[in-house]
Amino acid sequence: MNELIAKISLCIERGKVNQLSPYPKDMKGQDGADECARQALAAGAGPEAILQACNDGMQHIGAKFSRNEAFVPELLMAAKAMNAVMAHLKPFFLAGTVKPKGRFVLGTVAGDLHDIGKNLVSMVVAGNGWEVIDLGVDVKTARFLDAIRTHPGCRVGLSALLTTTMGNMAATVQAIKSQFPTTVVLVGGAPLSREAAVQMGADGYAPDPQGAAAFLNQLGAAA
Ligand code: B1M
Repeated sequence: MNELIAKISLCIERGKVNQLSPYPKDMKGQDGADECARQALAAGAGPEAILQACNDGMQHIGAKFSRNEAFVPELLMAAKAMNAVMAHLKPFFLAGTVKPKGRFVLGTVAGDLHDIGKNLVSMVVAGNGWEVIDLGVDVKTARFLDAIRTHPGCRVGLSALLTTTMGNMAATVQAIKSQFPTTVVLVGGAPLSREAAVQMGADGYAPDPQGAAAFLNQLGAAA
């Protein structure tokens, strides 16, 4: 079991999506993230352990990228491998959904294309009984405002992974607060902190999907 978990982490780091994938060359013909995740679940591994292995793999490739030992194509392959695992984990995160507790409009802010963390938030929040309206990535402020108009009483979640897009996040929070002062806005993403969230005028900050779900659950649906 531990071997499978370690292999998942390696497949993410190396961008080995599945057995048929010819990339990377030195892993040609080997099982990839897809097969390893399926085998690990069949062997009784918990989805949390598999997710942790993915995050570890992402941390490794991210660190290599920081040291100029890996480049954008490698990050893309890592993301592709992680998405292959997420397809197996999705049912676990979505399990137990009953009548929606409320609506949660979610998106990665303008200029930012990172969606793996945002997708995890989406799954966990949906699994906690919320209807998630996922606007995707590179979401301009106007689209968030339109969604709030379309879904009165919704809660809003903004994700950012780049320090450079935190400014866009702040501008979106401010626009939401000036047009819809009672709309609750939650922010998250690797470069964020509670202090940054307070500074931009957000109502909450969550470091992870569980934190996002806990924040929403505590708040409950809008009256
Ligand atoms: Co990019 N990238 N990337 N990247 N990338 C980072 C973020 C970086 C830290 C890598 C590095 O330098 N070490 C760095 C940002 C530096 C900074 O600004 N501080 C970086 C950079 C620089 C870039 C580019 C600029 C590279 C370039 O082109 N030169 C470029 C920008 C493109 C753009 O967005 N405009 C870029 C591109 C990409 C890819 C497209 C190739 C790919 C993304 C693919 C995709 O998402 N579909 C990618 C990837 C994969 C990464 C790393 C390796 C992994 C990110 C990830 O998915 N992590 C990342 C390095 C790293 O994180 N170690 C890196 C796993 C994910 C589960 O975690 O997203 O943090 P995370 O989400 C967490 C929490 O943050 C939280 O919950 C999640 C689960 O715990 N969370 C929330 C997230 N949103 C939340 C919202 C909430 C609550 C919690 O409430 C609403």
